[in-house]
Amino acid sequence: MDHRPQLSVKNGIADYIEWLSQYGASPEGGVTRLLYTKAWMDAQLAVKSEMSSLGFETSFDDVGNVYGKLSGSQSSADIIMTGSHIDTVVNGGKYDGAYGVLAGMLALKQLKDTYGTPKKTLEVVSLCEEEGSRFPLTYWGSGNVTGTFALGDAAEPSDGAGVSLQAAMLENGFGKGAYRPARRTDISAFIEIHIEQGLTLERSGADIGVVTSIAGQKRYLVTLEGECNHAGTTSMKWRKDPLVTSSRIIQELVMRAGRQPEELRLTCGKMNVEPNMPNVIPSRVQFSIDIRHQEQEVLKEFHDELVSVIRGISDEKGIRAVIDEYMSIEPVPMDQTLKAAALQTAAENRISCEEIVSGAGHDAQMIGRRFPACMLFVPSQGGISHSPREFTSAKQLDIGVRVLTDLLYKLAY
Ligand code: HGY
Ligand code: MN
Ligand code: MN
Repeated sequence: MDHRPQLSVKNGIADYIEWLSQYGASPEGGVTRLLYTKAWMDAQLAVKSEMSSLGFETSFDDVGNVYGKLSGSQSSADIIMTGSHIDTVVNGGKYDGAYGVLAGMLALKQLKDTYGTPKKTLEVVSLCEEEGSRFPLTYWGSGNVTGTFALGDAAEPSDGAGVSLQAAMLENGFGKGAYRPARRTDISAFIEIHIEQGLTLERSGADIGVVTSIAGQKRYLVTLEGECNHAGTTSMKWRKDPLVTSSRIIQELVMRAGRQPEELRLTCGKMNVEPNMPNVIPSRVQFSIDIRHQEQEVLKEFHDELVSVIRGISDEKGIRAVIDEYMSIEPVPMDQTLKAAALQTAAENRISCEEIVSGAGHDAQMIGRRFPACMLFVPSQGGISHSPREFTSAKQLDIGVRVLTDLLYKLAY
């Protein structure tokens, strides 16, 4: 008996979104699909089977990216690729990543049905991981496609339960040569469509955003070791309290981020306190720091400031601090020629469109470091994302599919 959720008949992008959101559905109406978990595998298998039913040649690569291919009549050395990521944050929205995969599938289906075989091969990819939700590593899918990562990089990163990325990958049948290597050298254009996850398009009323560049980001895990002690008998002046120290550090960093040109964005979204008891001064606190900015110089300088603030306040409090910068990607500009083609395609369709900078990271950022990349945005209601309240209307989703389809037609036919 197939235990997968019963699928509704899919006749449009909004239906497709509902269909895929059943995989990893959370009680709050969100979606949780973490890399190499059952919900993730079920979703990849469902996407692969749906791609086959649309008439594409389908395949896994050796890290679990899923491809749907429409072979072209000319050489297959320069592939026109579209797609996005299938993984999500915990209890995230049903559009982040999924929209780009499903819109790509619909676009290729429409092109195949209307124009038949393309000149250049068209591929839609469901990339295995982008968010960095389960393991302290992001862009595992696109990072393997571009050679930024190799299978050996999976050995170290482990999830909260101590399972390594490598063990989880092997457990799902990947990483052992059963599928072709993930590394690609034949991509001549990568087009990713995605929800904006911000307020710009909703505020301006434009239906489509064409991304000029994607913000750089750095992620850290900071560990503060203090002295565990009794809440009632330990005088305030003798304490080595890592939780109070971390709050001092976070406040100082947020204040300094606000002083940067063009607002550097700083988020501490994750915190673990040990032993996490109300009447015990904590022994150890771990917290994340995520910083974003459009200019690499600002990120580099703030990195130095961040390290000196953490060291200075920790030393003052007699706390040992370990700073692990586990992710860093520079701001990446999108390809100018593809950007111009995207703007023209929207204009030809009389669709309101504007150029926009992306504050969020995307697979197009990782792929754009090696191959020409282009990003299209559709509006997010209230600018909300990474939340069950993430929403984009069926009409706006459809407009995005139309522009993507026309752009892919120009590139491949
Ligand atoms: O965090 C980001 O910018 C993206 O959603 N992974
Ligand atoms: Mn995301
Ligand atoms: Mn995303």
